[in-house]
Amino acid sequence: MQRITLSRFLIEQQRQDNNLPPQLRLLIEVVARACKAISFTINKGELGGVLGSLGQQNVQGEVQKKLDVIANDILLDANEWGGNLAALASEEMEAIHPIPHRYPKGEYLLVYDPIDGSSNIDVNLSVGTIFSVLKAPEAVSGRAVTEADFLQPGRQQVAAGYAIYGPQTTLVLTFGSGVFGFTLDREVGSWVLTQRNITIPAGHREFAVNMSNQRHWAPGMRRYVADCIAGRDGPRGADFNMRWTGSMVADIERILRRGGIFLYPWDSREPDRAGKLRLMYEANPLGLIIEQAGGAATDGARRILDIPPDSLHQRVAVVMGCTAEVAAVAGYAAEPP
Ligand code: AHM
Ligand code: MG
Repeated sequence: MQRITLSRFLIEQQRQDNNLPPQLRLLIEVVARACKAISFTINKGELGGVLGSLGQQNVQGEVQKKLDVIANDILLDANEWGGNLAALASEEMEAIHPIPHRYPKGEYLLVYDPIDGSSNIDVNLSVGTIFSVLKAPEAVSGRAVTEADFLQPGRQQVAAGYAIYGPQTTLVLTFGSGVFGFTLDREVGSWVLTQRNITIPAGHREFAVNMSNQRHWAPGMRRYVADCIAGRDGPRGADFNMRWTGSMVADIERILRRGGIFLYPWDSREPDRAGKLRLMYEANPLGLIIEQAGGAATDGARRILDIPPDSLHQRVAVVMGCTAEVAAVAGYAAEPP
């Protein structure tokens, strides 16, 4: 089988459809290279002194792991000088990071979660990096970039992707026209195309949710999950399986390959219909990938990609995966308590 590297794939995309601008292609190359560096760092584990916590909190009020900060810096250092970005923003940084004046300013904005599923790091389970690319408004060529420039609905993403550091290191990418999967060949050090046009298989009865939160969910969500658990004798008339990895990106990877649904529902502890997850660097990029793979992504009612963000670190309820199952959840949510 002919091996197509990420570089070749990107150049061919640029030539074929002429819809991949060179600066965006270079930006994706840089992000993918940074993910490679993160993968090698994670693999060292205890030997590299990268496990454990730093004893400080991030903007979300969560204790930062050493790897949260290391991965954040790897992505920052790799992207700052390349001339492809006007600014970047991350789960681990409270404010946006405009490109310093000493470097040329590019056309794009990058938003990322450097390590998703951080609680898995120290117990040797899958974690990942999630990223979203937006076009910077043209006006920023003559002024400083602000947080408001980032607050674009997810449907305006020009690219989205994630890397998973698991039994294999994989990269999944979309430019809004299909979803493509790559696997890291560690000996050669390159990403190799291993799947074109990934499509979510239909009909797989499997849900991913943190069941320990159910007392905080809306009544419709509790009923949906109760009916899944009731199995073939319940109203759904089918047995459902459950999986929860503690890393959204790994759960989404499973759904892309095997089908099913991922839920991080509205929670009464969070105001404004929000759950735990972040709109701009978790729900939006993974929502675009899921939609491009033939699935659906909502907050239980609204399409994720249509939600106008009001702040960089905004939280949102998440229901995404196989279209039929996302529609089933919407039916329950609409029921009166
Ligand atoms: P993180 O980005 O700080 O790691 O948090 C996001 C993660 C998701 O990957 C995952 O689905 C969820 O938090 C797990 O939460 P829980 O602690 O409820 O299992
Ligand atoms: Mg995360």
